[in-house]
Formats: sequence, structure tokens, C-alpha cells
Amino acid sequence: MENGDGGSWKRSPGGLVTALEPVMNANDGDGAWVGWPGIADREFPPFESDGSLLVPVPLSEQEVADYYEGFSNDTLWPLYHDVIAQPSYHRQWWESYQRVNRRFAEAAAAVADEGATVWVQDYQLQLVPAMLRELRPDLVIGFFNHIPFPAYGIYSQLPWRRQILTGLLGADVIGFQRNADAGNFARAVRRLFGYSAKGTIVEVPETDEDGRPRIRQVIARHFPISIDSAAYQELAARPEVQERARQIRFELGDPEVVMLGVDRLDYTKGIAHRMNAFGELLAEGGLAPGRAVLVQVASPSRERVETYKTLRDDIELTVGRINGDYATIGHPAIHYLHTSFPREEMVALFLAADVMLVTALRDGMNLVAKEYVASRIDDGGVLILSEFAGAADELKSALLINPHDIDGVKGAILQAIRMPQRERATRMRALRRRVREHDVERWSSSFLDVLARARPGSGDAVVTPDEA
Ligand code: GDG
Repeated sequence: MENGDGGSWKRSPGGLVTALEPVMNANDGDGAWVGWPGIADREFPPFESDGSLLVPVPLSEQEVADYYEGFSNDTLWPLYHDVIAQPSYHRQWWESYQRVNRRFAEAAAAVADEGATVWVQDYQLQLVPAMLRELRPDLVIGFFNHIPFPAYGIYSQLPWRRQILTGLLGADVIGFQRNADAGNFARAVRRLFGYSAKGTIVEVPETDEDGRPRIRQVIARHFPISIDSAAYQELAARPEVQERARQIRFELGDPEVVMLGVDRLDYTKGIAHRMNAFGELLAEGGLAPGRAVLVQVASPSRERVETYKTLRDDIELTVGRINGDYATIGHPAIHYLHTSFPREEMVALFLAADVMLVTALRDGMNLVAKEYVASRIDDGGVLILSEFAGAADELKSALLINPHDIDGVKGAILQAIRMPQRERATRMRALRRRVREHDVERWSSSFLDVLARARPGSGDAVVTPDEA
């Protein structure tokens, strides 16, 4: 949540809120959302919004710098994305991370009913499960990691690697995007603690109230997140959105090929990689300037973190170079938009795009890939998708690429452009079916079902792998 100066609230950008909003709305006002309100040094009392209780947790300006921009976005984020950027390790940031995690745990402990279910979201709050369990042993605790969990060789860099695992293991169920992430987590637990972690069950040794040893079972497995597919389909069917898609193509100069990228401006998304592939195709004549355009929406993100400032400069240099070489008056080769758009405009862009480029170097899931697919109710368009995005495990009818292999990306772009209409439709139908059948409702209910069965005393905690 974020508060404008006039006192109204607006939705935060990004994948987490996009995914959880329909889950909260479906909860009949019975839940509470505990979160940071988006402005530093301000305290707000809990309030109702759209039938949910929102419980703001305050952060000071210093905590925003140390806990959020520092430890979360400049230590954990690059580390968990395979050190694409160098993580910074600062003890002061870690102190702040612990303090803020405790504050969130206390806020959740204060509002949760006896025996309630608490679902903790994402890497900024990995210590909360254990803190919460200590404060409120009656609660059922789930945790979901929206970003990848790295291989042990990378994870083990973290000076606080044991404390983070201990924090996570306070949960009854720990969810990951991919099977590989859950595997990396289980290996880290085995290597650092020597606990048994077979299949989806981690066995955590504990002592009970009487000091006797016992084993607590924690489920760690993948639950691939998704989108509200029906909402995208509905938007894409609106005549005004379809008209806007036609207008976009017209405003672009009615080129033969419209390619699209939509990302937060983040170094994990491989934005420069796709631009370089596009630039080489223009240089070599595989694509004709003016006949093929690339639209890149890069929504502003983490603008106070140094690595993001450098990234923005690099991307904008690349755009400038390519446009300098291949644009003509009134016809840029790359339409670069450093801004956020309403969802209707996004869907119109999806409908206008012949080729969608998702070239992430590492991505937990990538909801944009699923949103493109869900919007293509005409079975048109081709999705080019990085194998390093979680979505690649599910969207197998996309053209899968390794974004580091520039010739491979160029080949996929040409394949997409030349693809016969029948093949395009066959692939898109298969992709749409997957996203329609595995939507965000299925994601959340499958997680919450497993969590309900993991409740102590509820008996069967065995999980079959095909539930997600
Ligand atoms: C994290 C993980 C995982 C973006 N620009 C605009 C806009 N967006 C929306 C997209 C999409 C969301 O933001 C971005 O989600 P992604 O999944 O693509 O990426 P992250 O923000 O990095 O999300 C990711 C996700 O969490 C969920 O678990 O998939 O791997 O990194 O919904 O459409 N929306 C609007 N205007 C914009 O300009 N309206």
C-alpha cells in the first residue's frame, strides 16, 4: 500500500501485490494484511479497505535505507538471483533486517486469532516464521518465497546463512516457485544443519514443553504462482481495449512486426540482452528498421539503490545508440517508456505485440509472461521466454531461450516472426490453457490446503507433487 499526500491509498506496483490482491479480495473480509504503508517515519492505525483489515507497520527513514533498500534489495535480491549483481554485506543492514522482521512478527502476533493461519510473503521477511512461532505457538504458519532460492555454492556466501534458514524453518510450509528452488533450500538445510530433508519433508529436531526431544516436520516444496487469468481475458475482450491495441499499432507507424518487453527496470530482467539482439538483427538486415519496432516498458523501480541507477544509465545508453543508428524522423527503432501504465493499457500493448520478449537472466516466476498469454484470446502472438524464468517450467510451448546466447535470441526472434499462423495459434492455445487452468486462485488454494493439512494434530501432512 502507498499513501498519496491527500490521504488516499494506492496499490504498490510489482508482482507480489498483483498476485495477492485477488487472494485477499476472495477472503470475504476475514483476513488482515500486515504490511509497510510505503512512506517512512509515519504511523497509521489499522484501517479497512475493500473488506480487508490493513495493518500498517512503520519503518523509519533509516530502516528504509538499511532494511529495505540495503539488506532486502542490495544483499538478498542479488544473492538470490545468482549474483547477477554483486551483493553487499553490511552488519548494520543485518541488524536492521532482524529488528524490522521482529516488528512484523509482533504486529502479526497481535492481530491473529487463536489458531489462525498466517501466510508470510517473501524474502524481506524470512525471519518472521520462527519469531512468530516463538511468540504464538498456536498459529499455523506458511511462508512463500517469490524469488529464486539459489544453489548452495552461492547461498553459502551469506554471512547470516544459518540464521535465515532457522527463520524460515519456523514455518509449517515453505513454498517456492520452482522445484529446483525447493531442492536448493533442502540442500542448504542438509549442508548447514545436517537435518533430514527428503522429498518435500524437512525434519527439524526440537524439544517439547517437558524438555523431551521431538521432530517437527516442515514441508518445503514448489507452488508456482500465477495470475488472475479470467480478469486478463475479460480486459482483452473489451472493445475499447482492442480498439486501443489497433491505435497503438497505428501510432507506431503500422510496422510489420511489433515486439514488446514489459519489466520493472531491474538487472535480473535481461533488458539490455534483448535490445542487443534486436540491434544486431537491425545491423545485419534480419530486421528492417521501420518495419520492425521494439516497445520497452521499463517501470521505475528501486531508484535510490546505486546498482539500479547504473542499470538505468546503461539501458538508456543502449536505447540511444540503437535509435541513433536506426531511427528515422518520427520512427524510433526502440520505443522506450520509463513509466507505469494502467492495466488496460498493458493489455492493449499485449494485444498489439506480435512477439513478447521475456529474457530474464533469473526470475522467480515472471507474471508478465503469463499476463501476455492470458490476454491473447485471439490465439495470436508468440512468447519468447527465458529458461531462467520460473514460468519456463510451465510454458513449454513458448520459444525457450538462453538470454546469454545472443545468436539463440536472434534466432528465436526470426523464428517467431516467420512462424506460420497455424503453429502460432497451436502454441498459444496450449499456453493459454495452462494459464487458465493454473491461475492464482489455484496457487493460493493449493498452498493453503497443504498448510491446513500440515496443522499439528490434523494428521496427514503427506503431499503429492501434482497439487500445484
Ligand atoms: C516478483 C518476482 C514473481 C509492471 N509494470 C507495470 C505493471 N507491472 C506489473 C506486471 C506484473 C508485475 O508488475 C511484475 O511481476 P513479475 O512477476 O513480472 O516481476 P517482479 O515484480 O520482479 O515480481 C517474480 C513475482 O514476484 C510474483 O511472485 O513472478 O519472479 O521477481 O503483474 O504486469 N503493471 C502496470 N503498469 C506497469 O507499468 N499496471
